[in-house]
Amino acid sequence: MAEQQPSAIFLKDYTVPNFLIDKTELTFDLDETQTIVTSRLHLRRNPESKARTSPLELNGGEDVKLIGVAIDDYTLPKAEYAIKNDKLVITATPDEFVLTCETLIEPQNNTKLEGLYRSSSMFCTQCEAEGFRHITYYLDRPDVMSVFTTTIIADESRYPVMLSNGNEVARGKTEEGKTFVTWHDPFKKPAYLFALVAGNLEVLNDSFTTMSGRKVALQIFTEKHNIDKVDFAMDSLKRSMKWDEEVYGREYDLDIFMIVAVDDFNMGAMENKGLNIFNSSCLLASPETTTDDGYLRVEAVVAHEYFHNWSGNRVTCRDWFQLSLKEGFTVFRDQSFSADTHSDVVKRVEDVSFLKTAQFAEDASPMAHPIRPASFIEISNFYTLTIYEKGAEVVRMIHTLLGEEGFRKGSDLYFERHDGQAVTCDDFVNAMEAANGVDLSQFKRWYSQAGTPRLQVTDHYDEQAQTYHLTIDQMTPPTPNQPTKLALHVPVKVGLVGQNNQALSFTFDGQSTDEVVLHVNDTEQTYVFENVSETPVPSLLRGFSAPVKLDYAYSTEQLLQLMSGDPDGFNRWSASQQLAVNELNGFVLQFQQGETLSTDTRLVDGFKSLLADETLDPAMVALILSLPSQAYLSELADKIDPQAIKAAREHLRQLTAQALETEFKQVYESNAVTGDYQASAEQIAKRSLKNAALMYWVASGSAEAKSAVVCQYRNADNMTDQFAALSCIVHFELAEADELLNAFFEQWKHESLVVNKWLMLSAAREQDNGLEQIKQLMLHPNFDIKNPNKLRAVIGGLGQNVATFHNLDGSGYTFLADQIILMNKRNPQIASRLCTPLTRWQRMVPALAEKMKAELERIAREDLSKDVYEVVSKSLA
Ligand code: B3K
Ligand code: ZN
Repeated sequence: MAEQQPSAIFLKDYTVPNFLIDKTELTFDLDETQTIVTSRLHLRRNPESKARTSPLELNGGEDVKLIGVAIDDYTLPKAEYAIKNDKLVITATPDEFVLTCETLIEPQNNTKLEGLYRSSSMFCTQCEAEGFRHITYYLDRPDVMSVFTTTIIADESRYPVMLSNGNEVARGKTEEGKTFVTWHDPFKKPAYLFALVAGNLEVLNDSFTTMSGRKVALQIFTEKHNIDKVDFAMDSLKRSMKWDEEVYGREYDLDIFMIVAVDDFNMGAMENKGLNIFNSSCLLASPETTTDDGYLRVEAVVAHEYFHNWSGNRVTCRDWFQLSLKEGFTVFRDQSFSADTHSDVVKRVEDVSFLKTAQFAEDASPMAHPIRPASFIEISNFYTLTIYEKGAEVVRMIHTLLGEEGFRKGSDLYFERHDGQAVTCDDFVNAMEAANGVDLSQFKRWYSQAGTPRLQVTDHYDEQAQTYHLTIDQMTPPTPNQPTKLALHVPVKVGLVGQNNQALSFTFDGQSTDEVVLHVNDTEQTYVFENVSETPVPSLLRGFSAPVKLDYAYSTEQLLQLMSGDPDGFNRWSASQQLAVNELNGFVLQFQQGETLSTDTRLVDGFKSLLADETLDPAMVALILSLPSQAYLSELADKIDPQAIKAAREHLRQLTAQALETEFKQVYESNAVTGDYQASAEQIAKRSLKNAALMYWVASGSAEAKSAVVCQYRNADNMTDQFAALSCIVHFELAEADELLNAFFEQWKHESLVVNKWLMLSAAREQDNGLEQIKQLMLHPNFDIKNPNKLRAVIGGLGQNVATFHNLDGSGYTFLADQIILMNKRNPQIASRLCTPLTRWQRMVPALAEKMKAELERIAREDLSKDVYEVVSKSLA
């Protein structure tokens, strides 16, 4: 590693900024080789700062070249300022002044995709979290909020569209014959919400009339060849705007809302004020090129970024430790929107599966952190599942504790109190408390304590007294820097199910009911349910009311009872998942002990009745059939043995497929969708069940199934069906696998997002020469290492390719480490994310753990970016 190691910054060291910037005036002279940025910052000392004479220190970057600096039109000689550690330091300043700075940047050489950069033929920006400092010197922190006016100058023939935040207020020609456009954003904002786009773009125009009757212009911009794929995003935007009015009473504030799609983007999308910038993978959708999952992603991301206009932009974060203030809340909002739009149970199952698989794994890793971290080295590393998904669960728990109305009162008060401010997670919870007259002080520990709490549940039924006792122990295992944990306030929603699979009513706290939210807030508590007429099966943690691991020794019979009788749809799924996990873990053990995997499984009977029950939501049936994933079983394992887990899953699928071949054929045929493609809940559900059934039917080895899948591939009129068929053909290595993979590429080679699907499927294909195959993909003319979507597709495919990635010789890990080292300087954010599988090395079986650790140590010997340094050093600590 480099001689001087990057150091951490701490939440406890927060101080208010010494200066404020009331107005920010920017001029960009855009050019392919040299872009000149002129900024005029209206600065004054912050009256709240104790440092009355401190120097002015503006953040910059090694890629920003300072041309000149002036205070109130007095050009500073070199002796009056300095550049130290990328900061522009001016020792003597008046208390109030205008600072003019001229800087030179080279967007065309910006491979980090942070600040101003080129994507295809356009200029675009990404400033969150600390990208603005790569554009010009600034107080680049979210609690410095300013009114921005931005002028863009460019050659109009190449850049006819020039956009920034707010409203266009002027346009004309410069003396050199270039075009200038000026934008003014009346809302104060931090620099991380700044955006600029310039390019030769097409636009889809629409409008939305707000609840107060204002007409807002809506525009979505893409490169010419993609403009036919934004109708669904536009529709999602209008539905999101309406939903936020209805559910939160929040109306859009500017006269125009714009979205731009770009191909090269580190994340999914960005909520810049009035000018969202999207990774094209999260915006473009057409039936022929986009799967159902892709449609749902577009809808959720459009909603998420739109909702940020209130939860993030109007009320923003005081500092980056508070990131979950906006992200947790906004994820909760987008999840609720999707649940209201489609099936709430299906959505909840999908969100919880993701949380329990990926966030729980993060919590059990060396990178574990609270939703409000106490320190970080590089903030980009903290756009994590913990901040986003667990953060959303914490907001959801507040919602559960306060109820729909109480939560709305709390959010109204939060927006009213803090509109136009940069605030903290405590401010959010305080508003919830104040609006409802409740005490959430113990609840606030969720913000500072890392790790997944465990609830151990035991019970006892007293037939004589007709009482049922439920005892809950809570503990949270240690995480880095947090060896001991305090008891949390955990809402546990509980119901009881009787022997005939019926919901049981009971008396709790003197109230007769059939469901209760227990407030678990001590290390051990017992709850008494009265008037319970028979021995119940407890339905615990309904709707996954808290992000915890719950242990209760359910018998197989009890799980089957819950699976068919629990009125809570989520817990019906949960019981089915637990049954499958138990079965699969048994197979894993048999595999590891070299035994033949048993063929006796009660699950098959469960699946049989599931397939026969036409009253069930097909999407739920499909979810149950998909079996606990490789990643989820890994998260649950003491020591992860990827080969054994894979063998166990394949075995269970095979057993089920062979036993229920006729049923799968029947379900496949009866769930065919007729009519034009729609991304509606009903059609998506049918397609998901149809394609899940197809996978099993083909697994059964039936010749008829094999021809059906090839036929579906050839005749499909939508990407969901085409890709499901292709995946199946490749997974089972049918005779047509090579031919159809090639045909798929040929058909779609001009659709970059579809090429990514091809890259991923090809990389995930388990063949003997797996690594060679992956190297070839990276040499393919349609692969481009500069494009994060392409790199993620290939490396993501490698991650799914168990035989290749987890090869006992360690070659898969070596290959990944090589890519990390290659990307370390070029794009540190992406490099750091690629490290994730290696950071879990301590969870692996010893032979693999050693190999992973050796690769981390090799990476650690490089001259590392802050991003990679933080993740690697924490993993080896
Ligand atoms: N707020 C952005 C994330 C930006 C990440 C920068 N490294 C997207 C979102 O959560 O809406
Ligand atoms: Zn967000």
